[in-house]
Amino acid sequence: MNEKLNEILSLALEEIKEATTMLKLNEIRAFYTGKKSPLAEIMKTLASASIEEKKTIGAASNKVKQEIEKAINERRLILEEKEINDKLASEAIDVTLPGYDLKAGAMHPLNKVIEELEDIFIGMGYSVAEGPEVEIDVFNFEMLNVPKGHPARDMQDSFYIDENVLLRTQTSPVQVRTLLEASGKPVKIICPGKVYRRDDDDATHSHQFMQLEGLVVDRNITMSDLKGTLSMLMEKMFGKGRQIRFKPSYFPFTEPSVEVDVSCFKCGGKGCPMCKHTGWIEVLGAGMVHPNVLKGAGYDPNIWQGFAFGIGIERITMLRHNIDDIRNFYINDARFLKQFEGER
Ligand code: 2NL
Repeated sequence: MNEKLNEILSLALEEIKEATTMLKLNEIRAFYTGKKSPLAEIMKTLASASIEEKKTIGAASNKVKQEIEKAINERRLILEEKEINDKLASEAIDVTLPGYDLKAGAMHPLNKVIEELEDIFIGMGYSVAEGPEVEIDVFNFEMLNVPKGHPARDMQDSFYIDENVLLRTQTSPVQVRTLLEASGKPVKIICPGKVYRRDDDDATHSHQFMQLEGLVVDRNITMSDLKGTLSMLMEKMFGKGRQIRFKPSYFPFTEPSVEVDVSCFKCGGKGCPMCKHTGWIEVLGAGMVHPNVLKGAGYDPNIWQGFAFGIGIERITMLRHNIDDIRNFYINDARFLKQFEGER
């Protein structure tokens, strides 16, 4: 019997010595000290043994069990330390490594021009108003004196969500909303933002572009207020001494309506390729707010007048930076965008 016990002990010690993980060690513990272990089997056979045998074999097998447990505990300490050291080694962080160099990026040229325009107009006492890009027909067309069936709707063919909801074709609906909210009080706002028109994209057209519209409604507003405001704007945008001129035009929401030219900032008006040898560059559209628009928003046109204008941001930015294709703004070519890094 002693021989059997020694054999169990030496097998157990061998296996314990070779265990390299806590998992394995726990398996060994279960096998050699559990209810179905070889030692437990031996203890069971003692039931039919003599008292003398019970004493000696019982004591010997207890001693073997203790030695196995002692060896397991010693091995456990070694393995636990090894596990901690392995973990420390694999999770080590070298705090002396240099960090990643994060590039700062740059503001998009269109947003830069919008911010520049906002600064100029805020300096003249305007507020900046914004509104939804998904708009209802009433605000985008109807209240701007463009009823259903009006030919101007063709020129601004749009993206309809349903019969009465569309992507706004201009930022004017924001101005209509502002007038309705102001309910009969003076208004002096600019509205920058994205607008959409169903258009074929080419070098100068895009189905989505940026606009900045302005609106002033008060008593005693005349066309000379419009001219003074736009003169100031053009000097700030294109340099001191710039002249402007008005040409008759048509917009459904203004009467009279004008196209506005600025004297060429390249040649000063003498004529050059930039201004196609005319000395003038067309930059925006404007006019006196149509009485129907005022009436519709609750302003009596006999008491209130207003002027309004619309600036195409892409056009101004293209003139400014001599950009020849509008698509450059939208294709996310880093080589194009990089040229505007750090400007302003
Ligand atoms: C252009 C012309 C224009 C307006 C926009 C406007 C808005 C209200 C009332 C009257 Cl609420 N007018 N906006 C007026 C004239 C011209 O835009 O060529 N934009 C790129």
